[in-house]
Formats: sequence, C-alpha cells, structure tokens
Amino acid sequence: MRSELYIDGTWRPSSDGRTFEVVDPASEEVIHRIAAATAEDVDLAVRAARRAFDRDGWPQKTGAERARYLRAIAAGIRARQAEIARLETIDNGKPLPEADWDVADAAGCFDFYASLAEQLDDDPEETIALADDRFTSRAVKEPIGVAGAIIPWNYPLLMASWKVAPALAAGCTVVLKPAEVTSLTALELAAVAEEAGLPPGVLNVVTGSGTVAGQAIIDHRDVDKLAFTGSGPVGSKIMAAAARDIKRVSLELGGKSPFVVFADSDIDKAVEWIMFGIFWNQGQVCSATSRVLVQEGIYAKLLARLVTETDRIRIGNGLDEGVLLGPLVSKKQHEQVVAAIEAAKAAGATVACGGTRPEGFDRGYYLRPTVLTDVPLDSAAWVEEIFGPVVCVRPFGTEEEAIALANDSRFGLAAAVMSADDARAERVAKAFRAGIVWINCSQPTFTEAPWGGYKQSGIGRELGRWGLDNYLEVKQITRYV
Ligand code: TAP
Repeated sequence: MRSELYIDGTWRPSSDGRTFEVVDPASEEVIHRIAAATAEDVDLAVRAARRAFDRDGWPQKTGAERARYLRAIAAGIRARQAEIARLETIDNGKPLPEADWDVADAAGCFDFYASLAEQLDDDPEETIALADDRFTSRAVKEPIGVAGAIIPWNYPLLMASWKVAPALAAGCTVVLKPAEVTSLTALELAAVAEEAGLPPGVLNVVTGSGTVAGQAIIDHRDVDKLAFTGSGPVGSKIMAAAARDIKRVSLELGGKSPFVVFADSDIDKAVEWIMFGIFWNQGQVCSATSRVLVQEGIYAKLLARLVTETDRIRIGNGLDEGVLLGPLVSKKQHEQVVAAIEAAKAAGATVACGGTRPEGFDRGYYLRPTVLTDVPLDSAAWVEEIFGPVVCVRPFGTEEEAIALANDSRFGLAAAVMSADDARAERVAKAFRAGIVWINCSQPTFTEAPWGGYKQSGIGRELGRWGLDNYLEVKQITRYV
C-alpha cells in the first residue's frame, strides 16, 4: 500500500509530515496511514503539471504517442487487477466482484481514450464553410491546460479513470485529488503511470482533505480546468471558485433518479432491476434509481416480492465469497443514511424492510437494505439523495402522473422506465428530464456513451467523445486569401 504523494514523478511525504488514517469499513480498524497534502504540496503539484504542459511537450506529442502511454497504463492496471480490486474492497467496502468490475472498466477507459487520442491525429481540423469567400477558416482542437480533478469515494479508481484518461488523451496534464476515505487505488494508479513511463508532472496525485488539498486546487490560479464528481454543495463551491479565474468546469453531482414500472412489466425482471438500481455498491451510486414508481395494477404484488428478495440479500465483508452488500464507506456515511431513515419514519414513511444494523454485525458500517413506502412527496427521503441502500416505492395511476412525479425533482441525472409496450417506453424516455435514461433496465454504464445530468445534477458530460471535449478548447484559424 502506497502512503506518499505522487508529485512530479516522485513519491514524497507531505510538507508538514502529517498523515491521515485509512479505515477498513468492514472492521472499523485503522489499516494504514497516508500523507495529507498541504496547500504547499498542491502548489508543487500544480507547478509540475504546468511545466509538463507549458515546457516539456506533453500537448505537442501526437495523439498516437499519448495513446501509447494510455495503453501502457491500461495494461498496467490489468496486470495488477486482483491486487487493486482487493485494495478497493478494503478501502471502500464494496464486494470484491464489484471492485473487480470497476478495475476492469478503469483499464477499458484508458484503452478507449487511447483510441480517441489516435483519432485526434486523423482528424486534426475541421474546415468551416464561410459566406465570405475572401477568407478561409478552420477549427482545431487543443488541450485546455492543467486539469484539477477532484473525485468521490464511491468508485475511487473508476472516477479517477473517467477524468485522468480523457484529460491525458486530450493533452492536458492533471492534478488528481481522491476522497480522503478512499485514496489507496488513486495512488496505485500513479504507480502504474510511473511504471508506464509517463513523463514527470503529467499526472500528480495529492491525497488529503477536501477543505485543504481540494480547496487549494480549486483556488490555484494556474489550474485551467476543474473536473469534479461529488455533492451539490461542494459542486457549488467549485463553480464559485472557478468563476474568479473563468476556469473551465465540469460537474457531476448526483441525483434522486426515478424508475417507472408499468403494470405490463414482468414482475421478476422488474424486481431484479429495481434491486440492481439501488443496492449495487450499497446504493452509494449517483445514478441510483432511488425513487421507484409502480403502476397500481401490480404495486402490491411487486412490493411484496421486492421485500422478500431484499431481505434475502447476503450482507458481509466484501472480501467474503457470495456477499452482495458490503458495509457503507465510512462512519459518517453510515450515520447520515441511518439519520435519513429515521427522518423518513418521523415524516410518516413505513419501513417495509431493513432500516437497521443487521443482526450479528457489531462492528463495521453495515446497514440492512431498506425499502420505504408511504413516503410523503415533500419529505427529505423523497426529495434528497440518501446515497445508501434505501429505496422509496410509490404507486401511480396514469402515464402522465408517472412522468410528472418522475420529473418533479431538482435533480436530473438518470431515469429508468420498464414496460412491455415499446412505444410507451420510448414516449416516457423522451419525457424524462434527465441526462441518462434506461429502458427495461437500470444502471448499465458504457465508456462509449455520454454521462452527466440535467438540472442540479451537473454540467457537462463525461465518457465517450463528450468526455474528451471536456478537456479541449476550440481554436478558429481564419486566413485572408
Ligand atoms: P463531497 O464532500 O462532495 O466530496 C467529494 C470530493 O470533494 C472529495 O474528494 C472531497 O474531499 C472533496 N471536497 C470536499 N470539500 C471540498 C472543497 N471545499 N474544495 C474542494 N474539494 C472538496 O462528498 P461527500 O462528503 O464525500 O459525500 C456527501 C454526499 O455527497 C453523499 O452523501 C452523497 O449524497 C453525495 N455524493 C455524491 C457523489 C456522486 S457520484 N455524485 C459521490 C459521493 C458523494 P474529502 O472527502 O477528502 O474531504
């Protein structure tokens, strides 16, 4: 396990020697300590990234040259997949097979953006048709500069990859700050990049708190672009900090995503996808479909089935075979989710199952998966992101009512619909005010497809070619002929 900052191609302690604890959420034991970056350390990292961008030629490399590094990083991740997945599980709590998927996806993300970096060579500029034939004009894409990437704890390596891979492919250099509670695999990513021979300063990883290391990144005048995934309040702070220097910003801020199930749906399939949509990763998923709307004809039957299946989910240490639900990531998150359930009860909601610590688990941040019904539409449980294994289920009558309930949210990250009637599913999909819509499923995520939200769920899109555009400027070159 790495414990130092990765700055300018070297490993170093923080400038004041301070460290923070790494806690295994399954046992609550301190298993490691990691350097806590100061503002001075962040400044060193940003200067290294600046030099790598301005003087050492990273943006001038061809796309094919940068792609070689990205593919070497992908290969490095795969070569250590089992080891990295294990680190993710002991740091975050998620079941090992889920961590293994994340690591494979992270490697795939580097390969995908390697291909897009190569395409930049094939397609370097676009000719613009002008109305005035005394001039010719073309548009070229160029990297923005130094990117500050700040990521959450729910998909530590994957969130790092979603930002680092497109940034490097575009020709940007990066200062990455992982969440304090899950920093281990971001440091492994730095180690893999080092082994891949990535030039010093191109990727820097500063571990530490949001209020010190994160704040120092967003305030730094030499950072050109901020890429953030996390909570709305911190997203607002990032936009405010970016406003001073007109930094480019992309934000992914979570949601309260609806899943509309029509009465013509197969109940078994619906229950399966509802559970996947909220209990995967212990419900700590920004796109989790946490508001389930079920048409009246099948409501009672579906709810009964959902409760039975939810109570069967095997809870335990993510390292143990067959476990489907691990502990929540931290004491703070556990307390917040339990408080949200208590507040829902106080507001009049019924706990159909779960809501408590599972029997036999005295230690670890475990919580039984929870189904809430009778949740008032104006209560926090219906309106706010809980970010835990808690789903609110509610009946609806007509299609119009379902759409109105689904869209009645300040968030707009994702939405799902299930129906045997394709035309209706398409209609509802188009009516959703959300950036990601699933038909007859919930949560499948592809590196090739755009990811991001409407409304207060964020700004910009990650993944796919849209993810690369996040790190590119467009330059117009016009000639008088
Ligand atoms: P946040 O506080 O938003 O943390 C996300 C990242 O921002 C972390 O790296 C954090 O650092 C950093 N950060 C915090 N304050 C900062 C600041 N002033 N300047 C720059 N960076 C800063 O999320 P959280 O506290 O971990 O979780 C709170 C809630 O946010 C959750 O309950 C959930 O509702 C939501 N959330 C959403 C997502 C997604 S994917 N949209 C992911 C995680 C959480 P440290 O954590 O190291 O201090």
